Amino acid sequence: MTEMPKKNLDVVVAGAGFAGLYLLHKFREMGLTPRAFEAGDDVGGTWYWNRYPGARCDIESIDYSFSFDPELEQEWQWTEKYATQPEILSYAQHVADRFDLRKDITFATRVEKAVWDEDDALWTVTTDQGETVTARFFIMATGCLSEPKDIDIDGVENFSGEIYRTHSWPHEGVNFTGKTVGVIGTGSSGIQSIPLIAEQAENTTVFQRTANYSIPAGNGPIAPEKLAVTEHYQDYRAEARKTRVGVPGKEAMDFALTVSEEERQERYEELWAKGAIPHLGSEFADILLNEEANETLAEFVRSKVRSKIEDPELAEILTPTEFPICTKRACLDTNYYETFNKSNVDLVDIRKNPIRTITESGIATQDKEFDFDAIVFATGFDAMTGALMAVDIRGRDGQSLRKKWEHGPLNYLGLTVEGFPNFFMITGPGSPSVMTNMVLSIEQHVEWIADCLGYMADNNLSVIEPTATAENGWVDYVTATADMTLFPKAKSWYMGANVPGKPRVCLPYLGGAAAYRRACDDVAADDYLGFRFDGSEGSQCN
Ligand code: NA7
Repeated sequence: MTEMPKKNLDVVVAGAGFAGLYLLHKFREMGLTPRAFEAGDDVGGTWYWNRYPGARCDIESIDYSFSFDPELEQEWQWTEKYATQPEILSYAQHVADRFDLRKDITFATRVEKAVWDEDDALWTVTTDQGETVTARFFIMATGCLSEPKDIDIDGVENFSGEIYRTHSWPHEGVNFTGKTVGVIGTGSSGIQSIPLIAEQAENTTVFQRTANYSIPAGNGPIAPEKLAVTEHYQDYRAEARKTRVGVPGKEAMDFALTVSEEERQERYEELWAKGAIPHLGSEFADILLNEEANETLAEFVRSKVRSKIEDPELAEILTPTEFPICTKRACLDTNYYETFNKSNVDLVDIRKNPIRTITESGIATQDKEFDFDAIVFATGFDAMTGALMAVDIRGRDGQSLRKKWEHGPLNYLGLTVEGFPNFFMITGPGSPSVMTNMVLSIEQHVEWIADCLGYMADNNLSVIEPTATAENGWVDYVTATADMTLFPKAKSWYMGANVPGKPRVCLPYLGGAAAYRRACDDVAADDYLGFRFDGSEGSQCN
């Protein structure tokens, strides 16, 4: 394809999910010229791609929405406690229409390469459609759970039946009626989709490697008291910003191990009935820090799981024991465990009986062969760094981000990288985003970056880059924070442990949304402490 003429933009944004949309809106308000490239045919990001049956958000819909425009906030009506994928996608489309954002988005186009040009202080960004543009700033808004994990099971190419992957489900949907279906993976995507697949299919066989902790969502119409918060939405949002998880609620000051057994059980029963995961790990201050404390909640959930499953042998396989509760993301379900009581649903414990290979007709484990019409892979993502490293990003002196991150994602504030001037990430590694209400974190990141660009304009500065000292300090702080918790004990995607060969480092910052916001605000208030600037006024290093 012939190269199109270069165009000068202020900002190139990769991705038009929630982050990309808000970036476009914000930059336009500032009088900048932004442009986004989006791989999908429409906006929505995660909610555009993940169309598997049962796909829902695990943050309540009242919380999972933008707060930046009070009119938008009031005009949009959510219908259920936990919104479905189609409803969230409609919301993203509504935001795009309302602010006329589509005109700055090129769809069905992936950013392939971005190269920093030192002499011109510009990024040159190339797409898979052969287009090249230049911009002062380059922002990756490609999401933290968007790059699928490669299928690491032999023989997939031999299967003659239908193959589906939860993260890129066919837009027209899939009808499993009369079919035998194998599902691999029991993370959130598996746990949400299995009950609905099993409702349709003639027979469903689930291949479980690690049993997960899941609590019932208790979904339905939004409770009146929750709906009432929209009457004082802005105060409610302000409250959310002060919390660890970005959702208003109690921040525990007492310890699971110091209250009475009776009180503990009562509080766990309330948590269970609430059907919400943001505060699961913070009901007591020691749940994520102390194994014995964690075990009290884990055992409570295990007893609930056992009570739902009729066959004691099945119950034992489905009962999670391998990692402290909440150190892998807990799941929310609707009839997940109950599904295994159906006579046409089977469970294979692949920890005991591992998958050998995918065959022409199905799946072969160590001691049995299964025939399927369809296999569903719900095997997860190369989380937090996968989408960033999928693009060939070259900073100062041609340095590649992939090379720089060979042993882990070095970054400052989860927003910037030393050696990569005028480059920002939204919800990148080193930020708390995946531990929080994602929309709240996205808003905070976008607003911080917009303020930073405003500061640069006000001070005639054209280039920003973090110092190596600041970067090392932040990475050490993120690691030290993780080491105080039980998270390193789980083979989770938080720890990079789900992808063979990926460096084992804690990817998110675990100190919470409020502490993170304070750190970012302090850096800005201190004239962007830890950053080096260049501009017409000369160089400055803070
Ligand atoms: P997850 O949570 O990473 O779950 C992936 C599941 O797939 C998990 O049960 C894995 O078992 C399983 N898996 C992965 N690879 C294999 C192989 N090779 N063989 C067998 N089983 C495998 O991804 P999800 O998409 O469900 O959810 C991601 C996030 O999206 C979720 O946390 C929410 O935040 C929303 P394992 O546990 O590794 O033994």
